[in-house]
Amino acid sequence: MNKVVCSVHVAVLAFPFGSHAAPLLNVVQEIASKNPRVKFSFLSTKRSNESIFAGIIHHNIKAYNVEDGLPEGYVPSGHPIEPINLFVGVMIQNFKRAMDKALAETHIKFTCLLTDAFLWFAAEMAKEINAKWVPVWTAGPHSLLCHLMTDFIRDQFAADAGNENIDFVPGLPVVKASELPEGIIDDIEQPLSSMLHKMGQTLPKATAVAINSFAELEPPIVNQLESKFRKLLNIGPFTLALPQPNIPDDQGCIEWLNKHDIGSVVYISFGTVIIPPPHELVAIAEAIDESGFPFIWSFRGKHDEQLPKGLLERIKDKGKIVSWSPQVEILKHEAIGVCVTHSGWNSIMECMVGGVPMISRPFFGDQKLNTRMMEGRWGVGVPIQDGVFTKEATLAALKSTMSSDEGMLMRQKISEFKKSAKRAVETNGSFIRDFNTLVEIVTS
Ligand code: U2F
Ligand code: KMP
Repeated sequence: MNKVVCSVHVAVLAFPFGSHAAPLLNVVQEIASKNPRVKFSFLSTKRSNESIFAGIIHHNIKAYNVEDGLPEGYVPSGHPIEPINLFVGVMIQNFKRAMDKALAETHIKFTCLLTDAFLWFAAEMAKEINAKWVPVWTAGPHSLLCHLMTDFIRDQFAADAGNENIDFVPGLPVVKASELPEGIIDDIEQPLSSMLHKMGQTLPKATAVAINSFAELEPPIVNQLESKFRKLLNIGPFTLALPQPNIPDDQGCIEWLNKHDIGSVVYISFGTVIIPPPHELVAIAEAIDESGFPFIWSFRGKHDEQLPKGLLERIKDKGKIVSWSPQVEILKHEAIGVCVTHSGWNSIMECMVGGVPMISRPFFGDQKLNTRMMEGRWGVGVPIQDGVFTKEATLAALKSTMSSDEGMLMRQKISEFKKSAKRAVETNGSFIRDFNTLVEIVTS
């Protein structure tokens, strides 16, 4: 048998928090499986690699561990930003060390750095070794535009003191200053904010910038991004376009959904980072109890400790509480009527692919901006009134999405997005066109 000789070596640098590394690995797997002669060294923390590589074997993708920057004996305080700050403080030298290891093992120089877009320093690294830099932005196009325009937004906002409306960013609908990701108009010195600020300044240097979105979603923003980047690649929605890891359905969610009427079930999930505070979890459970809607709740944490016993017993008969769900499949199921979400970008794309309207309770980062777009621009969801779950606000949101004309209209609108997402992955669609370009850039 001929030995496969690799001369193209791609370093993949992941951001090891939230839902960043897993979708990046999906992108890499798709490229790697079709390009067996190209070698991929995938760099993330041990913890992240262990969770995303479980059971995955690809002869041309090898995982390398990057140190996480946590001090010896570190005890998490529970705040998600803390490990991020510690990682960000030392990430440049730690990624370099892991890259040196990959180089020493393979003896093949890196031809391309395919990275999470957060990792702005890869621009300089790529320049030094004459490699390409292809960052992947795992969130939406509107938040990306805000990070690119941070300096302009700060200046305008300061000049127009007292005006809470951000109504001067070309391509972006009017949004409130308080809806922007942290670090755009407020403290820019925090590690994550400073990283995103540097990212905004550096991305225009990239060979191409890939994003988990589709061209038809928001043309005015796509136009703006195209004018700022050397190349913009719309390679989403990931979950429609790329093979997904198989999430076991241990608790039979899909079979259970099969027994329910179309649009009758509420799905609740807040992604991989956040757990809503205890009083909000109780408010959701009370609203579920009173409304009587069947539900599936992907519950991070211990539901038997966080929900009052009697309430838990009552709602358990009407639904399923699971620690991790096959969310992508659930959202594609016709029994789902609404998704209660924190508005993480992956969840929004998955709701669009499934045609499921949303009730949003945003927490941090891009989530408030995503909520504004979802409600005001796309008309496919409602924010929870006053920003926190109370029993009354949750009942009102369930009523408007599940059993009113307003909800019907949201369903119609989101089914149009579902159609355009599907078009993106058909011949001549934005995914097919742009993913081919991505493969060409990364593997040549
Ligand atoms: C960060 O996002 P999160 O991880 O908090 O949330 P999502 O972007 O919505 O991604 C959650 C993913 O986890 C999957 C789900 C999504 O693909 O299908 N999942 C699942 O399979 N089963 C479950 O029970 C629960 C979830 C950040 F917080 C956001 O603000 C950003 O928008 C996002 C992208 O950068 O990253
Ligand atoms: C923890 C996280 C994330 C975070 C903040 C945390 C994360 C993430 C973002 C984000 C910030 C600005 C954006 C888009 C996303 O913030 O994963 O425009 O993506 O405390 O894990």
